[in-house]
Amino acid sequence: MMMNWNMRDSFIIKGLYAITPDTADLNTLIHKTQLAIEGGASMVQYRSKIQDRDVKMQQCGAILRLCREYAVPCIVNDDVGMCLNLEADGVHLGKNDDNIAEVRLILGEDAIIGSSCYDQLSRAKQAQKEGANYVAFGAMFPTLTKPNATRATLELLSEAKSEIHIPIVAIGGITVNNAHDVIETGIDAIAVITSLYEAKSIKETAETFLKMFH
Ligand code: TZP
Ligand code: MG
Repeated sequence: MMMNWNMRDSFIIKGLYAITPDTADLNTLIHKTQLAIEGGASMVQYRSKIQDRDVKMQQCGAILRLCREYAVPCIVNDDVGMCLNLEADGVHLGKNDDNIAEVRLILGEDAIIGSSCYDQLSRAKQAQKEGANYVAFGAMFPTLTKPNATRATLELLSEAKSEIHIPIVAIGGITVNNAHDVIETGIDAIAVITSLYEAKSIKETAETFLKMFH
């Protein structure tokens, strides 16, 4: 059953938002995600660009079960059908995905809907108007995960913070060495793939990120 996160005081997008890397190795993916959660990640996104839908469903279902054990919301990148099918907690939508208002009608009021806004404040304002639960800006730094990603600036984050009232997430190339300036802009959360999942100690890395929010 979809959890009622938006109605709960306990759901705040704050701190570290873990996004899964592409992998065929489900056991390792689950283990690493568990360490990220134990280190304090407060939300997980299942993101995979692999093509086999059955594999994706199986992986996402397993990540969702893990997240349920820890009472951490789990949302699906791009795929509204997969979210519905698995009863995940919501979706993250980009510019090539379905429209926020339509997805809200499909998933209901309790679903978490995130919107990629790249380097565009106007897109974030529109997403907020359409009922997104959070907006994401980036890439903040160069990243091999999405080599041609648009770049967003720290100034944009500061500006967004004063003009947008839903939570703001920064993404793209964020590491423990560069997160400080991003977090200082006052944004609510950082979304991280590589520097979290490839860390020598995932749990400690998550904890280090979180300390920077205090
Ligand atoms: N959107 C903008 S940058 C990015 C996405 C999905 C990749 C983030 O991954 P990493 O490995 O944390 O740079
Ligand atoms: Mg997308």
